[in-house]
Amino acid sequence: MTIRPLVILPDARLRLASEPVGPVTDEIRTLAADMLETMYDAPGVGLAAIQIGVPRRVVTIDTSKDENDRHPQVFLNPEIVWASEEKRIYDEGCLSIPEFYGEVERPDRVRVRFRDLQGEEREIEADGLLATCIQHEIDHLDGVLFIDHLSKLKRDRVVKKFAKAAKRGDV
Ligand code: K1U
Ligand code: ZN
Repeated sequence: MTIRPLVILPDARLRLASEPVGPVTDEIRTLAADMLETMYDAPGVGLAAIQIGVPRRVVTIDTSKDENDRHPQVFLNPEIVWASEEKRIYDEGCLSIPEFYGEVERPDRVRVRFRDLQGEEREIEADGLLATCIQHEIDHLDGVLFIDHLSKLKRDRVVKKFAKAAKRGDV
């Protein structure tokens, strides 16, 4: 397993729509293992493949609090098939926008259809942090960032800050 470099704002790859995964090959298994390693190292609770520069619809998540009791989850081609009317606000972060946080309102509960690493089609109902995280990661697969859910003023401010840092060679 390899820790891979993270793609950081304003890298244009973060705006790509990722391609669906076909059969579960060794390449996909290695990608998922590297994503988990990269996510735990960051540390983060989720990661989309595009965040390590791979435009495929693969997401890893582990929302467990105890690093000695890990619960890694891998979602291939995840899609939301139901979302609750009730909303929840969470102060989100993003490994591609380090040290910036903002409150985002999303559905409180979602039902997600996906394939697992065995190639089996599965559905889960998620709530709490898992629901927030899976929605954040599916946004990544469509080239959407959590800052797109903030006001234009806040978004423009953070994009400008990261563009300046990239120009200086800070990231
Ligand atoms: O997709 C990403 O950039 C990962 C992101 C996922 C996420 C977090 C919070 C709300 C929605 C989505 C992160 O993991 S940011 C880091 C973070 O939240 C965290 C890091 C260490 C411990 C606990 C949380
Ligand atoms: Zn993110």
